[in-house]
Amino acid sequence: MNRRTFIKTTSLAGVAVTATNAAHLTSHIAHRELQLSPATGGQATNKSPLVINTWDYKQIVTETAYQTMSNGGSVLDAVEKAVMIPEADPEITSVGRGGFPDKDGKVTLDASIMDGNGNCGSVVFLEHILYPVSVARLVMEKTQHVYLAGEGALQFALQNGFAKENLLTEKAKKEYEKWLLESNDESIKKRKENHDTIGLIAMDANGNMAGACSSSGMAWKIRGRVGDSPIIGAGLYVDNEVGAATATGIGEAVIKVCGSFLIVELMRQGKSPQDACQLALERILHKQPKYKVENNFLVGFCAFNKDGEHGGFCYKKGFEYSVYKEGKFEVVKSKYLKD
Ligand code: SD4
Repeated sequence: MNRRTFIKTTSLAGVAVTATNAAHLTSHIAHRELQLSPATGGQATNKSPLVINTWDYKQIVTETAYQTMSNGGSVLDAVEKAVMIPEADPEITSVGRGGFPDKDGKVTLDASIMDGNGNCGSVVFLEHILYPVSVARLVMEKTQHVYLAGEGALQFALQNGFAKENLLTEKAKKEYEKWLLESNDESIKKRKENHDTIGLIAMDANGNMAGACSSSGMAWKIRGRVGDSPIIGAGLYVDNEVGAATATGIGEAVIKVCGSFLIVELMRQGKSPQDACQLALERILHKQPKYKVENNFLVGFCAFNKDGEHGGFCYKKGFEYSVYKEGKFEVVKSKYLKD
């Protein structure tokens, strides 16, 4: 991929970012440009690229990933650029800028990225950085490590050209102040529902897969809490030989069963993506029946296999996932256990 193609595909993602972000994005892109790789490898299948992501985000998110691959970008570029859109969107209260803060009023972010050959990178408990998914990718590509946390992750981001920013919007601050007034011992349990983590997985026409996941985690969480989104195998898992899976909802429940890894392994054993997602959810409930009586319990999974079949499953009605395939965008209502 040459510079021109990259800038062209990047400008699609840029539609959703503000002017201030754009300046940062430009410097970030200049930095990233050095590391871009064209789509290569995999088995030549001549299939249409496939993208699926948790929830009904704006079509541009799913489409950006699809178009990036259609324009010759790698599947890693595709998932990164798509996830940067909700990270920059101040209206989304569960990812990046605009995310609800922890119980001390600080926005702390988790993100991961993985390709289908087992390469992965992740940042946890990261503050002040607009594009955690891009920092995760740099961890993967520039270091021998998988996870960077907190202060060290921030330092790494700053050393690599990211700018420090205030990610707490007025809207999130107001909600936080409201919560402070209402809070009591049960406050964490009674927190606002915000389960809109973006988990996005994609496969290019040659069968190369990648995924990325980004979240500000649970609203009003205990400071230092890390969810499933950055945990490889929990919020995200990708294997070119089988397929990919990602998760949203109560991260602790997903972590306890290595949810996304479990789904990929179930698909390896021949289960369809749909059945694998359902079995993973049932595993959570089997091991931790307490979740069945918790009012706000919610976990949703979505996955695809290497044949391009996709599926999702959620504990409760209401979860949906977005699909971009053969040039078409679709929002699929997930099957569920409970109304
Ligand atoms: C977490 N899975 O940190 C995330 C929560 C979520 O939108 O889905 N937030 O547990």
